[in-house]
Amino acid sequence: MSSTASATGSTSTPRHAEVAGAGFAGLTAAIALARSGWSVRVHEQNDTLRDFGAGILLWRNAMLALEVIGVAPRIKAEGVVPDAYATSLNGEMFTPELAGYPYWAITRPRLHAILVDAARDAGVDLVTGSKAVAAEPSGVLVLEDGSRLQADLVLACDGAGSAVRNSRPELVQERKKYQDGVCRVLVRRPEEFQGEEWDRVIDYWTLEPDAMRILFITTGPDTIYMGMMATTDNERASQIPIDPEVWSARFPHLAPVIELAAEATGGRHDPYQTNRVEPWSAGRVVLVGDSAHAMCPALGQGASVGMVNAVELAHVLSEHDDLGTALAVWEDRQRAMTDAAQARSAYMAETRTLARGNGFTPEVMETANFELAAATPEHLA
Ligand code: 3HM
Repeated sequence: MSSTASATGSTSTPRHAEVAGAGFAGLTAAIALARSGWSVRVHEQNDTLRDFGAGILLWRNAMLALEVIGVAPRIKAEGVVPDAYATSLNGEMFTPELAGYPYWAITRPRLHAILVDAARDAGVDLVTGSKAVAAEPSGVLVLEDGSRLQADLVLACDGAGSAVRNSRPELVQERKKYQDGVCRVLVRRPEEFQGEEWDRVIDYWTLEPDAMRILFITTGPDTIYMGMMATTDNERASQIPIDPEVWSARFPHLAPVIELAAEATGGRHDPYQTNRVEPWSAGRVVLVGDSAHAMCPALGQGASVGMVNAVELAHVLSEHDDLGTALAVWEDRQRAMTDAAQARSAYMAETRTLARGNGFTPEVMETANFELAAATPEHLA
C-alpha cells in the first residue's frame, strides 16, 4: 500500500499516528488518540480483525481505561460479573473475599469486536493484511511491502514478539520464560453447566505429581472460558487441541467439560513469559502493550496494563505539545505500575500462589486499583 500521511505537527492539521497491530493495546491507543483529535491508521497483519477464542477478566483499572474511551457501557452490557472467585486444591474448595475489587468477564472476541466498532466510530482507518516490519525514530513505519509511512508518532502494538521493536536496537529487551504455560479455549456452555454454580470463576488445581490447573471463567450464558495450565515439559498437557485423556486423568469429575474443551476451535497455548523493555520509546517510535511489557497471565492483567498505558499515553500527549516531553512523562508515570505488575505476575507464576486461594492480596491488587490520570470524576462515577 502507499500513503501520504501528513506529519506537520501544526495546530491546524491533526497530528498523525501509524499503529502496528490491531490487538487490544493498538485499538485502545488508536481510539484514545482519535478521540483527542489525531488522525490514526492501524495496520493488522492478518486478513481479518479478530482476537483468539478465549476469555478475559477486566479489573477496575481496565474498566476505567475502557470508560475513558467510551466502551465500558458495552462491556457491562455484553460481559458478566462473576458471582465469586472460588479456588479448589485437591478437592477442597475455598472462596476468598474479593470485596473492593470489582471485575468483569467477557470473551476476547467480543471485547475485540467492541473495540473495532469504537475505532471505526472514532474515525480510525483500519487496514488488514498490512504487516509492519520496522520503524525509524524520525517517525517512519515500514511495511513488509516496502511502504514507508511518515507519522508524528509510530506505535508498536505488535505483541510480545514485536517486529517493530526488534528493528530498534536502542529498545533493549530482557525475556524470561517460566515453568508453566496455559492452553486457553472458549467452550459452548452446555446444559449441565447452566446452574448458578457455574456463574463464577472456579480455579481447580492439583500440584502432584506436577502442577495442572483448570481455570473456569464464566463469560455469560453461552460460553465458559477455560485456562488450562501445566508445566511446559508436560507436552501432552501443553497442546491445542486439548488432549482429553491427559486432562481427565487428573480431573476425572471434569471429564464432560474437558471433552468440550478438546472440541473447541480457536484456542491457543502460550508459555508464561515476561518481556521487559527499556526504554519504551526511540524518537517518534513508542511501544505500547505486550511489545513493551508482556507478562505472565497469573495476575489477569496482561492485556489490561496495555490498555491502561494506551489511554494514559493519549492523555499525556494531549497535555504536552512537545512529543519528547510527553513520552518521558508517560513512561515515568506508567513504568513503576507496569514493572510491579510484571514482577507480581512472575512471582505468582513462579510460586503458583493462586493454588492456595489467597493470591489476591491488597499488594497484588494495587495493579487493579491504579489511578488513571486520564480518568475524570465522571469516569469514576
Ligand atoms: C484471568 C486469568 N487469571 C489467571 C491466569 C493464569 O494464571 O494463567 C489466566 C487468566 O486468564
